[in-house]
Amino acid sequence: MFTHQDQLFLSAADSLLKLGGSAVRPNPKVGAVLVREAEIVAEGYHARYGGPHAEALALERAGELARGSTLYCTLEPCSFTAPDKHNEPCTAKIIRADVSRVVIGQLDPNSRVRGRGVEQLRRAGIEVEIAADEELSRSLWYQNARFNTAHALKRPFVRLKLAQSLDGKIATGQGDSKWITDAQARSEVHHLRSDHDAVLVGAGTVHADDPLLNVRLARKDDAVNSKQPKAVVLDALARTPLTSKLVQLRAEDLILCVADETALASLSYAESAAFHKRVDKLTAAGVHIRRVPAANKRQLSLIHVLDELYQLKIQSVMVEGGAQVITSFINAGLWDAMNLYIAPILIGGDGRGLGTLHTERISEAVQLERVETRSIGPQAVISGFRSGWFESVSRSVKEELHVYGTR
Ligand code: AOF
Ligand code: ZN
Repeated sequence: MFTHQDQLFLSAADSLLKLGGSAVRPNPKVGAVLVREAEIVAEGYHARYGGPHAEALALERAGELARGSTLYCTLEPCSFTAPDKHNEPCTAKIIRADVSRVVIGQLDPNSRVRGRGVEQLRRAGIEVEIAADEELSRSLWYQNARFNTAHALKRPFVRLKLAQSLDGKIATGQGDSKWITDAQARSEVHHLRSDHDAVLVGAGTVHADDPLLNVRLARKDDAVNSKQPKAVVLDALARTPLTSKLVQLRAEDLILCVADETALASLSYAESAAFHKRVDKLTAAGVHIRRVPAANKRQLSLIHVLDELYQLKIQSVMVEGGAQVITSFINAGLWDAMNLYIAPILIGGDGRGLGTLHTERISEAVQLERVETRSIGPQAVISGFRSGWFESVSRSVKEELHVYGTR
């Protein structure tokens, strides 16, 4: 049974989880406490990628006190060994330490764990409780949204970022968008970039803005992962200019998604030859080209784009525009969170906003949940998750799990 006391100690583990920062990427933030006779005897949290796991640290610190204790762990303990794994499975350590009971906040969607941690512990005679229905468990899924999305859905976590006017426009009728938000808000966007593995835009944005998509206005602590996010451009016809800043200055970090052969069937011989010539030149410039299925010569299949990025071990993507690209991600249901920067300006009716979202009734409108509202100077910042995100991510894990039946 999951008791009130369990709730309190799991919350303590959750507070420890919060001490882990971006440095754990692509691994999860995890917190753990060991409890004996209603008192915490040791704590641990995961601080950096590849470092010791939260529960392993707590066990090590507890020493002999671990025997007969209860371990509260925000994430199901890991249960596997692999060539790319850094630590001995925590299940082995827990069993060796003779812990009596383990309370888990969230099951691990990593397909190499997914309930095996629970099974191994139970087989060793340890009582295991999963806080499956609790609000706390739900909040744990959100706190490791990138890790959970990528492992559960086998595609990168997608955050949409929009900078808009009070009346919802992201550019003037002439296509000008520099700058809707002020320097302070843009510096926060760079900070947000530093927290994702890739920044994605459409070819139109490259033509209009010639962006670098890197982290330049960073804060000091952004250097933790010091790697710049990859730049991804959706460019079905490979029209990104060789003279663009992305090709000139960031070719190594640039992933250009272009249409595959089937989508180009409608091109004339000359158009097709010109396409291949552009691809060859971009490749020679050091750009990584990915051929992706497309509905037509304009629209790449976004699920295939995300699949390519997933294969490249990109766990999180920030989609920065333009409006068409963001609209396509929303219409495909392929997004997880959104950050909206709203500037105190009006652009008016001929300005550009999102495209059609097929919303006939307000009740059908795309909705955010877990909404946070802040301000940066004169701007409002609204962020939230896609309504139903938790259900879609946790469902895919539960479906594979037998452990739920035997709580
Ligand atoms: C972590 N920290 O506190 C826990 C993790 O390569 P390794 O040995 O660090 O293992 C990474 C996997 O272990 C990770 O994908 C997740 O499934 C599991 N649990 N990972 O980095 C932790 N408890
Ligand atoms: Zn572990």
